[in-house]
Amino acid sequence: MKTRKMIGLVVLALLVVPVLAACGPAKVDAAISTYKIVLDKTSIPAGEVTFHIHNDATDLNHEFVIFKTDLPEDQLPLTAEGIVDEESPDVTLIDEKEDITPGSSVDLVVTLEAGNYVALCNIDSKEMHYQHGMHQAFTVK
Ligand SMILES: [Cu+2]
Repeated sequence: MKTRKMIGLVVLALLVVPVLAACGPAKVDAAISTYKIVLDKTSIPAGEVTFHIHNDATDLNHEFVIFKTDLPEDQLPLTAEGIVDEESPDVTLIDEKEDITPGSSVDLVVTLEAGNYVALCNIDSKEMHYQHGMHQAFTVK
């Protein structure tokens, strides 16, 4: 009887644990450096998403800005200064973390609906980080 109960609990745990894990908020690792953004996944389930952002650069501050847009990641509208135009109707600013210093980490928690997105760095000091390749597209399904 005891053994059967134990087996029952083990079976229950095996069934319940994967379901709980699947329902938890999505986690995305975002490695940023000069001038690169690398996400560990580019297809993310809709809902709450935690971006664990770490600036692996040793030289420069960077930022992590999320836009919802259907444009190709390297063809976003620019301002006269050469950064991405956050006011453009072709992009929707979702959220951002600014001033991420070299070697530091920060989490950004957002709720995302299905669609196409671009994560980028929009810093404009001397070099335009976006134009130097600091962008990464991802899809939310
Ligand atoms: Cu940057």
